[in-house]
Order: sequence, then structure tokens, then C-alpha cells
Amino acid sequence: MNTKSDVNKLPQLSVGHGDIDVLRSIQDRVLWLSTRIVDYANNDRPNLDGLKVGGHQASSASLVSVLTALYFHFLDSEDRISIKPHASPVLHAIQYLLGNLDESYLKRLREAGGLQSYPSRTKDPDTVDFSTGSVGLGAVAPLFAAVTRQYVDSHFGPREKSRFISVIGDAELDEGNIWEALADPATTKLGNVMWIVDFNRQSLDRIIPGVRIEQWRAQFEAAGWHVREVKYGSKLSKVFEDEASGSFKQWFDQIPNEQYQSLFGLQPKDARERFLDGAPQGVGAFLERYGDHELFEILTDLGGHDISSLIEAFHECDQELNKSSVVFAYTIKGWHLPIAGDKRNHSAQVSKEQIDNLRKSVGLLESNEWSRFEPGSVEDSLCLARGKALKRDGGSAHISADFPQSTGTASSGFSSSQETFGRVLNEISRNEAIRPYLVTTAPDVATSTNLGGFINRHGIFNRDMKREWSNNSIQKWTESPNGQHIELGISEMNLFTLLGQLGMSGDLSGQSLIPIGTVYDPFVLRGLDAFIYSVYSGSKFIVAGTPSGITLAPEGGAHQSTITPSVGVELPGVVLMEPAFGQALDWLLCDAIAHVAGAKKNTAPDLHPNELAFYFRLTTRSIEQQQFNDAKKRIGEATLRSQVLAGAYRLVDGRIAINQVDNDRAPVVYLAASGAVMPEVLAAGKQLAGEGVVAHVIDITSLGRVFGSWQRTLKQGIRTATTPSLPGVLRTTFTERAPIVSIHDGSSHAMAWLGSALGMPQVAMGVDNFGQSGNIPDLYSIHDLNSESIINGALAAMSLNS
Ligand SMILES: Cc1ncc(C[n+]2csc(CCOP(=O)(O)OP(=O)(O)O)c2C)c(N)n1
Ligand SMILES: [Mg+2]
Repeated sequence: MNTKSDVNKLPQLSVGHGDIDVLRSIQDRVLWLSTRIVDYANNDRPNLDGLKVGGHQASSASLVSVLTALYFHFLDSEDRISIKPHASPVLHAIQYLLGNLDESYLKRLREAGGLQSYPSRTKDPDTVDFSTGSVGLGAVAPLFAAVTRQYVDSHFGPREKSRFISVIGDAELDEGNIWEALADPATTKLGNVMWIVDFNRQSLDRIIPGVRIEQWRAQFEAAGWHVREVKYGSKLSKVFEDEASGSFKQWFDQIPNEQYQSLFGLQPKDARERFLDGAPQGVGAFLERYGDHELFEILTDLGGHDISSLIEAFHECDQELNKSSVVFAYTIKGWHLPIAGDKRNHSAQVSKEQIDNLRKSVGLLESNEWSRFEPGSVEDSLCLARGKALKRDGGSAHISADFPQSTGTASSGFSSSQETFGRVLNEISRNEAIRPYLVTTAPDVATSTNLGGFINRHGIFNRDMKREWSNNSIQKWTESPNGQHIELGISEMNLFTLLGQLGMSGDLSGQSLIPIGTVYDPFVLRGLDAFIYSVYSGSKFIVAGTPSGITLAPEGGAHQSTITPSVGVELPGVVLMEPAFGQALDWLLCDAIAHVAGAKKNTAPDLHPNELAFYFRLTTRSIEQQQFNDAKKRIGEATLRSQVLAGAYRLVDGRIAINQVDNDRAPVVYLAASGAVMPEVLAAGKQLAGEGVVAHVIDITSLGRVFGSWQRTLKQGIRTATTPSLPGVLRTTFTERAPIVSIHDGSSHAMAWLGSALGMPQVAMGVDNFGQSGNIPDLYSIHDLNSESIINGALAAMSLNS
């Protein structure tokens, strides 16, 4: 039973946290403000474009009790919390009452520069620990933040305890990424994780069919979680105390969601009849003792709106030191609003008259409807006290080290970029000033992406020492609390979610890290939502997609990536790198590591200021390194390095290559390419030179940076109504006006803008069909990437120019 008098007996309800009546009064105000925030944006703010502004009053009302209990009683300043996207008005209403948000923002929901429709770490004016919006992603983020904290505590000493809390919608449980997250051994036994499911049995379209709780309970328990239900409010609990209530309770637990939800639209008398439809013998007779109105109140009295029951459940979860917990809080979508429980209430809004009634019911007038509580009132005192108690000392431990520009990893003879990646990483981890901050992770592809050397040297992270059962001198994968690789099962979603959280550990766990993940390039797309989520949240990390393209030839079409370069180029905050040569990769990786560590601004000129994630698209194809060394001699190491970092350099100067007296009158063409296909490009260039064509070979080391520079200069021109200048990187590499052939082991589309940037005709060559198994010569021939096709492409480009 959860009456007010019982609350005082709760063990953890300490003095200073306010009693339940005060919390209820705050809860009413939170309901009012969150409803009015949406109402104002839609009905009071001038609407310039005629679009419905939107907002979710019902989804918000569903959580006012849970969030009031959390913010005004349960949370500590060190806790980190993720809040269901559609309850953002509740979050901001609470931040306002706590003194963390200026009143003016309450009128600015869904307005540019105002409150975001869904909680945003990077765009909201008040503190948001986890962005949410794409359901499921923000839900699991705190779980991976807790994994990160465990790692940080283990390597850098324990921080002050944080609980990682997720408040999620019940339909979010339909998203597969939730179950991928729960299933991974890396996320188990985290006693500081608590999820609260807003169990309102409604999604966007419908009442969720049947009764799902048994299934959810079994799934969470199977993953080792503690499951707690907060189902009955105090009125229901009181009724169930009566021994004669057995059949009623049984029916209340069994009644299908659709039937139960339909009660909300009925008059109390009809609700009784509806509830009893299909009920077993005896239920009707038992309920005779209650009048229609009283019965309606009992039937709709759910635990997710009973603050004391919620608090009790949260504290119970706190006792679980070795298990994550999930609380199913039974709630009503649209609680205490006229749209409560209505199956079409997801985006419904209450009328002006209903707003007036709600305002009146919480004792406010139009003149003071936005005010905080009366100064000196008990509610005001609690708001002030909680505002103070939840203040967090910011401050993240930055990494201060001298970051090398190069590891000096030898690049001569033949090597592949994937192999060089492994060697550079290994080399950089010898630097004791940097080594402690490096953390790698992979979804079951660590060995096949060349992380093996790093893992042999630095081990696998496990919070417990693990016994080694088989001695393997080649693969020494010791698992210990000191290990620096977090091995995941095959879930690219988990990879990018974890990378995202590792890359925010400065903010969320007080210690910055340098996270590096590897993944087969085609499967970047399996984790794409989490990749987007992580950069949207402001995380910094490095990811290597390897191997990539059709160059992993015998592996066949299912493993060949074609559209990933576009993803890397187009995703804001992501920098796509695809160096062909080892030395270039070494420079780029060293630079990316320094950048992720927050050690410096970019060293390369013209760079986008908002670079967050560095995406290296690599290959297992071994290629001759000599050509790069020749270019280094010609250009000079320092200049070449800055060009490589800026995204492109001239690998072959066609004018030198043709070695022809009448050089000036020779036709000119650019062969611009990235990565694995470079040997074919060089061969084509050589042949063209032999035929008297000036064929400059441009190695695009970072398509992302070149594109970013171009777009920035264009936008600058557009904004200032001036002729856009050509960005430095294009000016220094494409020094003369000539047609272009782009060649890429990826969709031809990703580089197809180059001609437009340079104002010249372009032939874009790439892989625009699904692949198949084969060897590289066969596949390059099938996809027109062999040197003969490239030469024909060059001729086509030159003819377009004539
Ligand atoms: C990945 C994703 N798919 C679809 C949506 C659109 N959408 C927004 S809310 C919602 C239903 C959410 O239901 P629930 O989580 O139960 O929240 P409630 O509104 O009931 O509190 C859907 C489908 C979304 N935001 N994200
Ligand atoms: Mg729901």
C-alpha cells in the first residue's frame, strides 16, 4: 500500500527531499507547464509558414509523475539521464523550475534557437545528458555510458558514483537495437543502470495489442536484469488488500490493453460494463460495492502516477549492485488531460478552453501562468534545494600530451592501408603519454581488421581478471581490468553506440579518451543510425571501415561496400579519409588522434571547425609505396603532409611525366582517385603520358575534407553575394583548367561533384552495381575500373571539353 503515511516509512526518503504532497503539487505544475509550452508554440506564437508546430502533450503528461519523482527526489548531481524524446517539454519545464532555464524559453519550443522538439545535447539551451529523438537510440545510450564509466573507473581510478538512467517509451522496446544492447556481454552486471519504461500501452498509431509485460519481463530477466513493476496506484492497492478481490485483481492483470484503454473514453457507468465484458465470474459482484465514479477512479489509478510507489521502486533498484534494473511504470498517456488514454492522442492537443480549465485547476491566472512557485512556499524551497543539489561541477580531464605528426612507420615496398593502420596504432601506443587514453573496440572483427597487434600488447578489458584457458602465442588476448580493447559481439549498432559514448566520456565520465573502432566497411551501414546519433550528440572518435569496396574481391557482393563514401562525405561532423599510401595514412591517423584527444585545433588549413568523427575507409589490397615517396621528394615532406591533411595532393605531375618538348600544347586531363584503385590509375596515367597526354594523378586522401572546403567557400560566396573562391586544396592540386576523370572503388556519385567545383567537364567512374566474387583484375574489368577503362574515361572527358 502506498498512502502518504506509508511514504514516511520509506527507508531512503530523507529529510530535505520534501514530502509527497509537495512533490504532487510540483507534479501538477510540471503538467501545467509542459502542456502550456506546447500549447503556446501552436496557438499563441505567430505562425509564419502555416505549418503545424506540433509537440506531444499526451506523451509528456504520461511522464510528469516519473520525472517529478526523479528530479525532485531521487537524482543526484552526478547521475546522468536520458529522457524519452516526446517528453522534452517536461524536461524543460523541470529545468525551469529548478532554475536552470530562463522563462523566455518556455515560449520557444520548436523555434529556431529555442527549445528543441526532442532533447538535444548540442542544441538545447539547458543541460541535456543524452540526445533522444530516433527512438531506441537515446534509450540505450546510458547503458553504454555506464560501460564507458566502468572502463574509466578501472583505468583512471573511481569517479564519484553516477547512476545512468534511461526514461523510455514502451514502444521503444520494439526497436531491435535495444535488444542488441542488452544481449552483449559487455553491458551486463551494471548495477548503476536503471531504465524506467513509460508503460502507457500506446505507441504513435495504436494501443499496443494484448498484454506485453510477461514477454518483456522474460527478455530483460534472460539478459540478467532486475525487473520491477509499478503497476497499481494507492487506490487499486487498497482494493487488492481485500481478500475477496482475488478474481478482480486477476482480471485487472489479464484484461487486454485494447479493452482497458477503451475505458478512458467512456462515462463511468459504461466503463463498468466495458471492464466487466469477458471478466470471470465474481468480478462484477465484487465491484458492486463501488459506485460508478469511484470504480472509474480505481480502475484508472495506475502506479506510474503514484510518486511514493515510484520512489520506492527506484530505491529498490539502487540495491541491485550487480544487475541493471528496469522499472515498468504503468502510466496513462495524456494523464490528467481530457485526451487521457485516447487511442488517437499521440499528437492531439487540448483546446483553449481545456487549457483555461487546467490553468485554473492548478491555481494560476493568465497573468502568472509562467511563474515559478511563490517565493517562500514549500514548493519553491524544494525547487531551490533540488536545483542546488543537482548542480554539477563540470570539468573534464583533458589529455595533455605531445602528439606526434608521424609514427615513422616505414612505408616502402608493398603494403595495404589496413595493415598500415594496425602498425601505426601499435606504434602510437608505444608512446606512454598517449597510450593510457587509447581504447579500441570492434564487433567481432578485431583480428580481421588488424587490431590483433594492439590487443596482444594491451589486452582486452574485463572488469574481472579472466583465466586464460588456452595458450596461444600468436593471439594473446588477456582479459583484465587493465585491458584497452572492448570486444563486442557482432552488432554494428552496439559498435557505434559504444564509440559514441566513449567519445563523450570527458563530459559524462570526467575523463577524455581516444576511442578507435573497426568494422567491415559494408557493415558501417548496419550501424548507421547509431553512427549518426553519436555525431549528432557531439561525440569524437575514430572508426576504420575495412576492408572496403569491391577490392575485397573474392568475398563477393554481400561484403562489398559502394555507398559508404557518400555516407562519410555527407554526414555532418564526419571526415571521410581514404588514403592509398601508408605514409599518408600515418599522418592522417596521427592528426585524427590528436584532434579526438582535444589536444589541438586542426593543423591542416581550411578545415571544417566541427570535425568530430574520423572515418578511415581502408583496404586489404597491398599496393606499391614507391610512387608516394617519389611525390614526397618532388613536393617536399612538410608541404606534402599539409596537402595530405587538407585532402588531396598531386601524386603524379603529368607535365613532368610526359617529358615532351612541346609540353605546353599537349592535352591535359586530371585523374582524381582515392584508395585501393590507385595502381590502375597510375598505370592509366603512365600510358596516357606515353601518348603525349598530360595526365595529372591526384590522390584524394580525404574526400570529406575536400568537399567540406568547397562547400564552405561556396557558402561564404552565397552569404556575402560574392564570387566564391576556390578552396586552397583545390587550387594547389588542380592548377590548370582541364577535364577530370574521377575513379573510386565506391559509387561514382561520391566524387561526381569535382567537375562542378572546378567548373570543368567530368567523367565519374566507380562501382554502381552490386558486386560478385572474383579476383581484382576481373572485378575491376567488370566495373570499368581497369587501366584501359580509365584511359577511355580520360578520352571521354577530354572530348567533353572540346
Ligand atoms: C526510429 C524512430 N521511428 C519512428 C519514430 C516516430 N515515432 C515517434 S514517437 C513514436 C511512438 C512512440 O511510442 P512510445 O515510445 O510508447 O512513446 P509514448 O508517446 O507512448 O510515450 C513513433 C513511432 C521515431 N521518433 N523514431
Ligand atoms: Mg507508449
